[in-house]
Amino acid sequence: MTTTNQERPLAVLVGVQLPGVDDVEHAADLAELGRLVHTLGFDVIATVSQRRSALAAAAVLGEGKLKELAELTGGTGVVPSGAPERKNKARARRAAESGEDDEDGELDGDDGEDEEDGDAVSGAGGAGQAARRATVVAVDHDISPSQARNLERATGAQVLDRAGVIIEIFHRHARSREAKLEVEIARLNYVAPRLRETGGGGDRQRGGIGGKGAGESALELDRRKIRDRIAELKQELASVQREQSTRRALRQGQRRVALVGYTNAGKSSLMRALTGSEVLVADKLFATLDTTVRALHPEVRPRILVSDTVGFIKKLPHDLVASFRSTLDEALEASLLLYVADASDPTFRDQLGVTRSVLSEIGANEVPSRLLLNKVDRVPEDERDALRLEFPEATLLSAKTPADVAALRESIIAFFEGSMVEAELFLPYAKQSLIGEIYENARVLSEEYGDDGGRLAVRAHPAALDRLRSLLAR
Ligand SMILES: Nc1nc2c(ncn2[C@@H]2O[C@H](COP(=O)(O)OP(=O)(O)OP(=O)(O)O)[C@@H](O)[C@H]2O)c(=O)[nH]1
Ligand SMILES: [Mg+2]
Repeated sequence: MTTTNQERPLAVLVGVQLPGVDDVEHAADLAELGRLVHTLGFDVIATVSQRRSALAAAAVLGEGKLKELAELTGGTGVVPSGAPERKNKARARRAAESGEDDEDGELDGDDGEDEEDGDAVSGAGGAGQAARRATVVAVDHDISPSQARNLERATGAQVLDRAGVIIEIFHRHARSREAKLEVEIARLNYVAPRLRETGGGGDRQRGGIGGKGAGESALELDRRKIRDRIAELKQELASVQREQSTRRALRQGQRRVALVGYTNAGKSSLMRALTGSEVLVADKLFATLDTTVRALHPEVRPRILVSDTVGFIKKLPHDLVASFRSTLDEALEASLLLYVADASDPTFRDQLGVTRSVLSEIGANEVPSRLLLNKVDRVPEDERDALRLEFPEATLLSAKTPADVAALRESIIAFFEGSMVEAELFLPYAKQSLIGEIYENARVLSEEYGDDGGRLAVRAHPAALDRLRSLLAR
């Protein structure tokens, strides 16, 4: 699906292949960054990659590569020396010097590797785009504010690192009040330390350009404003979350299953197929940022709720993990987690590893789970056999194959059936209004009415029974 048109701005990807990262992983990381950048609305015209023992301290790439990069963006290709940042000159100079040292020390290595990587600048745009310059440089690492600033000065383009790209996508895709607040907090946390060197604070410091002291305090002022704003947003978030937990309490004891997994694995597609709902499905990374909850369809009694959740990605900025915790918490209240993986993606094992580690970080490794290897319609038959051997406990399926979805639905029902117990509930006539609640949360096997009320034989989940009993006892 190429939506290339002349309007879309162009971007170049930058990646350093560090020791211990093999070619396949490096290429996959860059391809993923490319999809992220594409999701942000850019067309990627080239990738500049280099093997190094570490990121160059000054501007990520070595001198030669920096020049290659600058040709694609129309910059000078050199980090202007002797013109350190507005403030803290000594520090900036130290950073630049150590950067030069670093590069001197590696120059030989770079030369050799540049040759080896002779084709590492790969154009993807074709002749038609040769004349257009990239306006964004996306770096596949977390870089320091001063590295970003130096890269900006050498390329003349806007520079984003991986965390910045992901935060920007989250920012655009957030829909619910809760997601918007969470993303805004993460974004401000990301921006605050970058105010000094990226010039992000430049506009705000118009008044402070005169004396250094004034500039410094203007910066401090900006930072304090950001801190205050974060505190305000956190308060607002807490109140939104209180409302949500009330709503959640109402769902307590209900039978719930959550779809979790790497971004683009097909969670929303399965959600749609299982619930007949119209949740957003898109070939975009992080299409879904809000947890949606819908009932399994056709309905079963008591009903089973399915939650769709935000996807994971490698090197997810830590702030976003923290901020999406509550969004995920909702899913974690599920009795069953369905791990969805895109089996047609050669890197899905890594993706599964990321999913597992994020979920265990937030304490979800205790919840019973099933592994779903999705998109097998794109996997050749012999590879499917290999997958069955490698993941004997997994279900191979395609969200696009109705029979697969029906089988998944049956296995979900069977899972909950196994955890239901039979019990008797006494419903006094004075509490008749609770009958709807009982039918909603339990399967009523028989009803027998006497003088004082009804005796209902039911089958339900133990947590649902507890809840019904406490309602009846009130
Ligand atoms: N061929 C094929 N494509 C699928 C299948 N399941 C999902 N897709 C496609 O994969 C892309 C991503 O699907 P989504 O359901 O949006 O993925 P997601 O896991 O919700 O992604 P995020 O919300 O970004 O985390 C869409 O283009 C879907 O049409 C499948 O079983 N087979
Ligand atoms: Mg989705």
